Amino acid sequence: MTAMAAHNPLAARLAQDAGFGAIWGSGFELSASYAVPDANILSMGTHLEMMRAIASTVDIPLIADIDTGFGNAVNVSYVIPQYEAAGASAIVMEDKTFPKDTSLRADGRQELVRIEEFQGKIEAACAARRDPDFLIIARVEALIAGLGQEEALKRGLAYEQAGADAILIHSKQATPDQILSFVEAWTGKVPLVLVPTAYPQLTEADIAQLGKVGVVIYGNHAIRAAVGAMQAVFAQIRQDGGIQNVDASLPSVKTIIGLQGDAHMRQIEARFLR
Ligand code: SPV
Ligand code: MG
Repeated sequence: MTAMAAHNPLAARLAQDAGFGAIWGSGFELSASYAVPDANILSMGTHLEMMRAIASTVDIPLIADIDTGFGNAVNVSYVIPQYEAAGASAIVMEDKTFPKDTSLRADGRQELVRIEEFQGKIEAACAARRDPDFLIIARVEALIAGLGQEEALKRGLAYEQAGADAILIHSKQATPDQILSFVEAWTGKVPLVLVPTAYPQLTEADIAQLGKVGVVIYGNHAIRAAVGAMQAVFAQIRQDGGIQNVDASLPSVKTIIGLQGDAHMRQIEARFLR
């Protein structure tokens, strides 16, 4: 399954329309959309409400990025039911200290919690879910923190033992080698989750051949596409002194009204407005 990042319900709707199997409720994207760093600057409430809005807009599953779980195992116990109630189908929780720093930042602050502590957080997450099909995905940041493959494998297996339904293994190496050797060495029974932002040359077909990967997350392509498109259009309007040249190249207002759910409102109008 492939999951596309979304920072708002409209992006999620576009991802669903494009055929992605799930939505990634990305902390990086939401932080970027508020123009703040992805470093626990936004509150959990801000993220949670966006997850609720996304889940109520699309039919495909939502994988919520809860960063480090907003605290320790006690916090996690209270966080999980809220994400479940908001309509998420899964969460990803990473083994960094709170407050986290974003993984792909050059020279970022990447400090991990002890394995036993994170096992406790995973156990707390599993115990707190109401629906047994709600997935708890544990994210290993050992490669991001520069601790090497042995530590990454040790953590992945320990997190599986604690009850994680899948292991997200993240890497910021610009080639797939590091991830490929991790996947090859992985002896766990639960599936792996990859986020190939840093090594985009690894295609879905390549990943399918590895056989151990259940989900591929495209972590930030919605916000990057939006930023690129806005920068180009804004620059063109300033250059032209008006909107005369960009207008025809943009999605029409009618298209946007359609994406707002106009057909549904017309049904309501026809049925109930008298
Ligand atoms: C996110 O999209 O918020 C992620 C993936 O956690 S990454 O930004 O690559 O860490
Ligand atoms: Mg994140």
